[in-house]
Amino acid sequence: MRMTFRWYGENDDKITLQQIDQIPGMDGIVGALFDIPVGEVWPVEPLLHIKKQAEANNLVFKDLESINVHEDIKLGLPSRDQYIENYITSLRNAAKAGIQMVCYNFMPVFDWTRTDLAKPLYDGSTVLAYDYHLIAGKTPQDMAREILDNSNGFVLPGWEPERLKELSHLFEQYEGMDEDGLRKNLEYFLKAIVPVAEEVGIKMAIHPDDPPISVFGLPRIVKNEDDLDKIAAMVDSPSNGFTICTGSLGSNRQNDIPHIIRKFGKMGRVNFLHIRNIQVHEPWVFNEVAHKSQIGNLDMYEIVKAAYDIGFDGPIRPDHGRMIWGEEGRPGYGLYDRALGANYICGLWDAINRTCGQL
Ligand code: DNO
Ligand code: MN
Repeated sequence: MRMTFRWYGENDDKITLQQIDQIPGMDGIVGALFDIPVGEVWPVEPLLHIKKQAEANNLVFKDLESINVHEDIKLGLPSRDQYIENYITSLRNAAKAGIQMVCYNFMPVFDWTRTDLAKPLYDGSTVLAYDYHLIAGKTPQDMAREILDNSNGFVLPGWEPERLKELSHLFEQYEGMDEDGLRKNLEYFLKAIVPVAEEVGIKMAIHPDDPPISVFGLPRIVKNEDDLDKIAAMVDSPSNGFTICTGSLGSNRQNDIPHIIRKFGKMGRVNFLHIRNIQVHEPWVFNEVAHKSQIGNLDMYEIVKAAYDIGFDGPIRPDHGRMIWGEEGRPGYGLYDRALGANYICGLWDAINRTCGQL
């Protein structure tokens, strides 16, 4: 496996590449071009620039998260073909810059959703949390306002104040679209892009819906094993694979994550692992916690063991962490707790390798 750390770039991340390099066992960064509007082509040069910066700090840059999918593709509008062409060009350019894995999601309107970006835990750390009671009866605009008041100016992707102005229009466009309709649009997209991804050596990795349930009445199609089966069947290629995000899938306790890793790993479809732990209080009321198994509901040993057993050689990253030790900044994406998480995952991997490996 390749241990990686998400990095928001020299302008937007106060964590430096040197700090990331100082985390034991860290092999690379997961990056993106954050200033290209969704739907436009990602050029090669800025990707090569990140690669150069990473390599100057002993890190590889082979993984992108995310090249976002334009809403017209999810909606299946006639304009989607041009956006798909652009996506294909972005993939070709990414491959030229040495990229091997591209994470994306297919959630309508919003990316991941939380009701609290800084819920205090018993020890004074703060975490991202979701409580469906707080969403019931509210409009996305109400929610966004509440989150903004409580987030040091950071907002979740897709929840930017400028974008919220277009919300009513977007919601109208999705009227009448059910899961099957959205699935057809994903299939259309995958049939167009996966052959190119395969040709240029890129593995696509769709991220699960987070939380894996309909939010504000919008359809969601990446929620559980059954959904993953349907997506895997759309295009039979190792380039049509998954990001197994333990915290996203794990917020539904029916999802057996080690089983999911083993099943889709055997099919060669596990292309990216996001590892984090979560504490579920009741269905759709959860908060994130430190990575260690005993602190949350997920058995990290079983998860890492499953990855080990499928011979996983792709990127793993510690997903969100708590904010601890007085650190401020982007909720979920601080340095300290993600570094602890990475170290914990490396410790599990090393122990498993020592007891089960060929060495
Ligand atoms: C949530 C995070 C997400 C993820 C995007 C992928 O678990 O990992 O921000 O990066 O949804 O497109
Ligand atoms: Mn994730």
